[in-house]
Amino acid sequence: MSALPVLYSFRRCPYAMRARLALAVSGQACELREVVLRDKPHGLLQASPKSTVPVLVLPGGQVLEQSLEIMRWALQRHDPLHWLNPGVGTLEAMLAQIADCDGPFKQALDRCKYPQRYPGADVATARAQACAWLAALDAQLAGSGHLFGRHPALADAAIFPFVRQFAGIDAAWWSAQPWPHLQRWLERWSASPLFAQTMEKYGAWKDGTPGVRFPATPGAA
Ligand SMILES: N[C@@H](CCC(=O)N[C@@H](CS)C(=O)NCC(=O)O)C(=O)O
Repeated sequence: MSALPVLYSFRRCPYAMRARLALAVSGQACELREVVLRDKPHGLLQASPKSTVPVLVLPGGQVLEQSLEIMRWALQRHDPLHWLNPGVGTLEAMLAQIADCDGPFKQALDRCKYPQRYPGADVATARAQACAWLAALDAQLAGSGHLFGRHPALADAAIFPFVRQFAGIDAAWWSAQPWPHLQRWLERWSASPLFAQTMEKYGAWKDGTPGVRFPATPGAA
C-alpha cells in the first residue's frame, strides 16, 4: 500500500469529505489514515506541521495540505464526470463561489453552530448572513438542480458538506425554510452512493500500522 498516496482524514470533517468525494469520483486509490483530532498521529504532524485534515502525501513526498488542492489534483488526473468543466460557467467562477463558502459562509456557520466558542459574537447577524447566502444558492439551483449547469461539478461537491453541516444544526428549522431547490440538492447529495462511499467508518489509525484502502470499492462512483 506504500505506493499509494496517503490521505490523513477525519470522517466528519467537511473539508475531508470534499477531498474524499473528489478522490472517489476520480477513482484515485489512497491509503486512508483516520485521524483523531485531539490526538493527532506523528505521521500527520511530520507530514504537515499545521496538521489540519485532510492532508494528502504523494508517493514522491509532495504534501497537499488544502482540501481544494487535493480535489483539483485528483480531478486533474482523472475527471470522468467533468467536475472541472461545468455545464455553464467556468472553473474560475466555481473557485470564486467555493472561496465564498470557505470564507464568509464558514465563518457564519461556525458562529451559528458553536456560539459558545464565540462569546460576544452576534449570532443573529451571522444567521442572517448565512441565510442570505443559502437563499442565493437556492435561486442558483432553480434551473438545472446543479450549481453550474447541466451536471454536478466541483462547486457542488466542495460546497455540499458545509450546507449539510448548516442544515444539521436544526433539521426542523431547515425543512421549514423556503429553499426547495437547495433542500432537494442537499437530499440528493446526502443520499447518493458516492457520498455513502466516502462516509464509511474506519477505526483510528495508529503510527506504524497500515491504513485502509480508499475508496474501498474502486469504480463505485
Ligand atoms: N483550509 C483547510 C481547512 C481544514 C480544517 O480546518 N480542518 C479541520 C477539521 S474539519 C482541522 O483539521 N482542524 C484542526 C484541529 O482541529 O486541530 C482545508 O481546506 O483543508
